[in-house]
Amino acid sequence: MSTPDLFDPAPEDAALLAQLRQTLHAHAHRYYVLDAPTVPDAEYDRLFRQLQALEAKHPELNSPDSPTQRVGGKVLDQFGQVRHAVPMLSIRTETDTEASGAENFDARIRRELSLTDAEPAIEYVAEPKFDGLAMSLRYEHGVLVQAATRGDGEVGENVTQNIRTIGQIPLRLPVGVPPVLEVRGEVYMRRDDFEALNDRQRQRIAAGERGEKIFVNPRNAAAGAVRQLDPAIAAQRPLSFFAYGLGEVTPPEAGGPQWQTHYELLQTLKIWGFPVCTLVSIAQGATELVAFYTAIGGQRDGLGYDIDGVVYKVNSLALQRKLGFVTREPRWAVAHKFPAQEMLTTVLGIDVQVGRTGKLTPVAKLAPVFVGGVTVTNATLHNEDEARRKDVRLGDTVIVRRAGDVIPEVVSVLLDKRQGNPEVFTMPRICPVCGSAAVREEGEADYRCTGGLFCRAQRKQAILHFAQRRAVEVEGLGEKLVDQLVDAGVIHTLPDLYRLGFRARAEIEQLSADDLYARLPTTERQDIALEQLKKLERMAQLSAQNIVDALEKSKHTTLPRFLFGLGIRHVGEATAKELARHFGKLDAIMDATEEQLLAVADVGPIVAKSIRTFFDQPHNREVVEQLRACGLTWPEGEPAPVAAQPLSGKTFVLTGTLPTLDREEAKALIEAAGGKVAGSVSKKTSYVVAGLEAGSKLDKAQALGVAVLDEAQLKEMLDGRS
Ligand code: 9MJ
Repeated sequence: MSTPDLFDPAPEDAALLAQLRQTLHAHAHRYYVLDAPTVPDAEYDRLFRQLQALEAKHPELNSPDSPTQRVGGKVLDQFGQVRHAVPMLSIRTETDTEASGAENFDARIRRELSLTDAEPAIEYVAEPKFDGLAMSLRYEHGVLVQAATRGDGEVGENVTQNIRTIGQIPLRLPVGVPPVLEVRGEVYMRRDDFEALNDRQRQRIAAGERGEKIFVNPRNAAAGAVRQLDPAIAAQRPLSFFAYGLGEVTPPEAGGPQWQTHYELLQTLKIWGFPVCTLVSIAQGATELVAFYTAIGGQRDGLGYDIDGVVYKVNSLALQRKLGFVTREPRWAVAHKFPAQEMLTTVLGIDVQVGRTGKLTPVAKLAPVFVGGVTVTNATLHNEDEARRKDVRLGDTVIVRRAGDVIPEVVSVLLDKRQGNPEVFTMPRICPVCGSAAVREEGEADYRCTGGLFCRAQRKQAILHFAQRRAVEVEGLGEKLVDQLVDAGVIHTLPDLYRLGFRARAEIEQLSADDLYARLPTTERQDIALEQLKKLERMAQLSAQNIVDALEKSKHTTLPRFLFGLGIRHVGEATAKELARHFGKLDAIMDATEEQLLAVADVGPIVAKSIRTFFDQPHNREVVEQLRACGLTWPEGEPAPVAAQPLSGKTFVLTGTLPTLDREEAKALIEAAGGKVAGSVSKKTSYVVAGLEAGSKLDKAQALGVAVLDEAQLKEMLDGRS
């Protein structure tokens, strides 16, 4: 290695270094002060590491005002300042998203403690790393007297007024707590609360209210709420809290608590009324840290809140003291990150996709980028209004986000990176697939292609919908195969799926496909289908046979599956089940008046009209007849109208984690018993079912006087016992 020349650092390095500092200062300002970052964390981290590397290479260029020399953010003047009695630390971040991220930490701790391989594993506490903002809550004689942000770690902002509006944070603690107690943790916003907040924001913007904005992600929404100058507005922004540590506490010798471990202190905080995440676990050694990392990574998408990694902490407080600190980071803890959920990439084009119901969706085609654990090449722009609002254009640098199970979306454009003046996106007025007119109905956000099944895109989607697992289930019939079959003209209508090859053969024999089909025995029909399938590219004998078998198997179905598979607008699985139960037979449904349809639990005027309109089209009735002619059958029953069900007429809202049921199971059970499940609490809510870590919905239920149930009580109601 060459020694750096003190008098002549490479001029390009010096320039780059200055530029990086300037850029990072600007990003830090937008992140910490304005709560409106313009780049993803991963991009900030990348620039930060680049600067750190350059500074390491040129120590002569170090400067105390470099972004690398600061922890956290600047303190805003709007709020009073608070000097933390004990500095608020940040923890070292391990960005290696492999198992080695955990193993290296354990190895380092063992080295620091001079442990040999023969000595037992170290006990850790492993916690999720919540993606919110750190908060220090100070209680004196059991009363909340102050809440402060981290700020620069030494001095933070006094945000007590706003924090008092968070229902999950106790304002008063039980008797017996130490006279001075600072609890530290993360203020965050649950994903459902975030979605509901943004829905409200969209309505406000649509109503022309000024100064309102859509929040980019739950963390920014939470940060914005905490630093909102008007506590009344802060109170409308639903926030949650998890405790994970301590600041100043009355010492044991002055009568304070005598905790031995971090886990023990967390349990005590829980008893005192602080929310402590139930996922927090004890882990023995590196193996169990890795297991925790993997397990939590697997649950990440299904949690009610964003996490960006996990945190490992040495459990023994005595060992923590022994390990101490390096500069301002504790040696006894590390944050092990998950793959980023937001990344930068560029827009290669904007396509418009046509869905099953003809809905036109603008989709940004992206340079491939690894985000949220998968490689993303497409991101939805939702609809024309959203595309306009985000103003995404060809060549733009954009932030893409993939969090939870949701489809990837473009969060925002980095306007200062836009080159030239690319064209503004406009929604086409004709369907890009079939050329039919595309129209936007009044009051709707979407344009729809009016081509119906004439449109190849709608035909493909209709077939995939019919063949999916939740409908008649044709195993192995995927998007690629349907594309091939429709593009080759083998399938024109849904029944063609069961008459593969018949169009071509019927043409030769100058018969209608229907007649030809009726004349042939099953084995011969299957041979024609096999032959047709084998003509397709990359279709081997075996897979062709599998498809033929799967098609045959799918013919024996149930009425709800068949009905759902038809793809009638507004008829989902649950409605299909209700219709089947109520009427018993398909013909009865096809001939029911709107009024008769309205008698079905689950069916309102819009749904009734949609069903009637569907079966009023001769073309749709023909599809049903042809499918029957192809041998689709299902057991039919007697009508079973309106059996009084235990939960009829009741609306439920689910919140938090229930002990045994997951959200989907609870929802299915409630619906099966005649109840409805809604997303937010209102005066119309009959019951809120609350589990662990219930969020603001529970607070709201209590505020509105809505009855709250636990899982056991819900089960009793389901059984009709109460
Ligand atoms: C987060 N962000 O979830 C800590 N953190 O501990 C957890 N942060 C922390 N612990 C000491 N779970 C300093 C910061």
